[in-house]
Amino acid sequence: MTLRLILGDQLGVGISSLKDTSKKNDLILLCEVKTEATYVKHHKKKIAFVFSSMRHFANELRAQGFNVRYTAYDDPQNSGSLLGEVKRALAKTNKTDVVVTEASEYRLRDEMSRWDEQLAATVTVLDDDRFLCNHSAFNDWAEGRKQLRMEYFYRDMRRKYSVLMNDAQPVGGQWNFDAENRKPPKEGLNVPSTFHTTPDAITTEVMALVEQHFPDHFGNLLPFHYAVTREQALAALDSFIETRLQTFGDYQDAMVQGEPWMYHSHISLYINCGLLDPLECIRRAERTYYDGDAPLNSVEGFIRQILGWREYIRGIYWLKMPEYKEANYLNATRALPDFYWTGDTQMNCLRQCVTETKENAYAHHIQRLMVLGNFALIAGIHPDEVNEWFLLVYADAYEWVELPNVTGMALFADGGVVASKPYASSGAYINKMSDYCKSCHYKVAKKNGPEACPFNYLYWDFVTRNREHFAGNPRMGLIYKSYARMSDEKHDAVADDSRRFFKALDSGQAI
Ligand code: FAD
Ligand code: DLZ
Ligand code: SF4
Repeated sequence: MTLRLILGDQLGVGISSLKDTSKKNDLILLCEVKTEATYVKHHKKKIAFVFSSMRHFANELRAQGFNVRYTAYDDPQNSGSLLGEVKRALAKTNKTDVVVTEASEYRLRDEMSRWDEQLAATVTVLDDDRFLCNHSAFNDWAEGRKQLRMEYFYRDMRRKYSVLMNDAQPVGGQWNFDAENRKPPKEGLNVPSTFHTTPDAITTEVMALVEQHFPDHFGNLLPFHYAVTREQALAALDSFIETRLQTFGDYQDAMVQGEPWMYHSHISLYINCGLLDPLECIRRAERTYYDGDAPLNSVEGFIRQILGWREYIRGIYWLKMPEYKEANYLNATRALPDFYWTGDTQMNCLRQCVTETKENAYAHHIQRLMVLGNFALIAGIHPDEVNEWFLLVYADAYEWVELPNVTGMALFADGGVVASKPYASSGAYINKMSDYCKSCHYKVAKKNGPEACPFNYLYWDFVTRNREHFAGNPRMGLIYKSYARMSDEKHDAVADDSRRFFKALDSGQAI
């Protein structure tokens, strides 16, 4: 006699809310609702991906003999909210209790904690056991530590799940092969194509619905080639393991003009919505190493992202919310420049990353961190504006994973919980790790003046502007020493160029 609500990022038959389901008596509810589709103006492709995956999942459950009630977005009776849809479903049936796996975002979990009072039913919220480190295990790990560094968390997770371990020792004698994973791109890389599906009738119908109901949302709907079923998501994982994993490590940080996918896996959207299970991705990569089909630097690097970073980020989110959302350690106040929406800037790196984000609802980690995030950091853009942008533009974005990556890793707005120093850099880093600078209006080799790469002087302006925050940081000591060695003329040039740049930026001039 149970109503089992499945959210749009809980699309796996192993989800805790489906355990012990009675196919005869229970009703499973999925609903496309305005509140979830518009709490930020999600990228059109993200909405199409979520709705199509929800519809396919509902059909899969029906095919397995479950009773499913599905509310389509354009159903005239659709109340527009999850609570409204649960109420409608209860009113139509004789169900007396509601079971749901805890929402991944604070906003919704908080709302659900009041559902008991608002519904004529008992509401049971279950743990989300798709994650490999539950709330209490993360809190225990964090307890009493001065610094919550991912590396130590990751080592514990390797031991706990016995991943790439020789008894108590890491395979290969090292925990981390990052030093091997920073190769700049070389000429003539033959990057394999990312996984493609052709939209079926369900996806085609959903795309028409998205065009009709969300015309002013960011992003291109076409081309749409993402997986929308578990079977397709498994094929996407296969394709990564077979064609990209070997090279993943070497070029993990590299960026190439016209190559948005590089050697990354492009599976975050599938793991985050439940089509893939994180542990199966980890085990699959580990097996590939033991079979001799991929090198350790690639396999360890990939596993660290999922077993380490992904779980750590989720742990930080729940440990620090709700205060974390308000964090603005560097007191950044600037509005988000318009080119984050249009790509209309002469800074080629930013133009490329925004344009690819608009087209694919995807950018890889270094594009997010060292181009889009780095600019927002050194230009002092308000964390709320940056967070909203990152939350809506990517198909893999949910607040639990987006917020610590943006506020913590990219913006240092949490004062150093996630990062031990700010990920700020001049144009030299982007030039080393990409070929973007070759086709840029600005000159990366020039440090000052109207032709100079803006990252070059904005970086030093950021360093001076935030001296009180970073001067005591041991990892920033050399930077401040370099700054002190610069001439007064150089200091003045940095200040003048930055003033000129910000004046143009803030008044909406083309830059
Ligand atoms: P790969 O490079 O192939 O990595 C494999 C997997 O590891 C990913 O699929 C993902 O599940 C996991 N992973 C890697 N890095 C991280 C990380 N830092 N945090 C959590 N998981 C990680 N990831 C999201 O899933 N959603 C977001 O909204 C998101 N926002 C980000 C914002 C910023 C500013 C930054 C710097 C990073 C963000 N990330 C986010 C993390 C990371 O960039 C993406 O997970 C990754 O780019 C997804 O592409 P991929 O599947 O090809 O990843
Ligand atoms: C992302 C998303 C979108 C666009 N739409 C829906 C929806 O209509 N119904 C739904 O159940 N889930 C949707 N989602 C995913 C939710 O936003 C996600 O489950 C919550 O943010 C988790 O807290
Ligand atoms: Fe970006 Fe500067 Fe390189 Fe242009 S020169 S692509 S702005 S880093």
